[in-house]
Amino acid sequence: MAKKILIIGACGQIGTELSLKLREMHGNDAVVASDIREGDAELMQSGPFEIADATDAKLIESLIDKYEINEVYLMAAMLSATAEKAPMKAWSLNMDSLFHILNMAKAKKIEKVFWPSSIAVFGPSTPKENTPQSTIMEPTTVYGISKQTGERWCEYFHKKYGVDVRSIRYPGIISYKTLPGGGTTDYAIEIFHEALKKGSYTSFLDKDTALPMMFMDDAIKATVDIMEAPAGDIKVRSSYNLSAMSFTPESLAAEIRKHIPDFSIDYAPDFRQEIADTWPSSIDDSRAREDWGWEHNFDIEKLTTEMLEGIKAHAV
Ligand code: AKB
Repeated sequence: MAKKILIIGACGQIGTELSLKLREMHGNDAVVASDIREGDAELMQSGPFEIADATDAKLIESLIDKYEINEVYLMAAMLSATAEKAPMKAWSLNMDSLFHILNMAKAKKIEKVFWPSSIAVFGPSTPKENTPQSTIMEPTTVYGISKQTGERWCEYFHKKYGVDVRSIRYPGIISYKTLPGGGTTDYAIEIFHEALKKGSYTSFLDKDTALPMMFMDDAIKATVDIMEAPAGDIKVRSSYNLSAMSFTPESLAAEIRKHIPDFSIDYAPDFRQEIADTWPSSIDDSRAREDWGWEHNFDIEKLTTEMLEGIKAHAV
């Protein structure tokens, strides 16, 4: 059967590029983008777009019926830093939207679901280096608790009702087309914009805070690959660890200096430091590599070149 895809949260950082990629793969009309607000002009103009609140089950169901949707990518979420400021709102956005989609899949209204998890599922008691797929998970942020809970429910709906739900634990995703909103890893995007604009940057994370990161193209590739893989290859139905590179603000600044020699950085850690301190420094993603052939293409050097060139070209 031909794919009919609904992206919920299509105007966000990942949703925008994911929607465009899926339109390129399956045709513009096969991918319905939806979000609570309008977004990128190319996204709005290249195919169907609907204003939709991810927590409005009736409205989402009406879109699934109207467009005869068989696959949903639920990208709407409140990220770590913003969620700490509005815990209950974050909980209801992150959880209600997931339950609506899982229940629609249980009722066989849709066949396949993608739902992103995050490295935020881990916490201070998790091994920090090369964090295993299965390990202690005691997240201390609202966002992390919602993602960990979501993972448990995904696995439950798969085991109990046969729902084909697939998920990956995104690290910090770095891109230049759409700005991120309210994450702890956002410094790794701001730094490039400020380096080009001002030649300097004040980081809200300390210089030696190592976090797992990934260039957007790799994140999109992983998302497409896990959704294209035969169902039998997806053996983890909570969420897969996923990794490409890890770096600190200091090592990223050193990489930027190879392109902008005068670039300077200083550090003014804020409340996001406390969140970052509870997350892994690096991730063991061998299960994703073994089960569905995950491979990344971008390291810190390639990422830095792409970001600086991309921002310059995009600003013109
Ligand atoms: C955040 O910083 O909240 C996100 C994430 C790691 O999920 N980028």
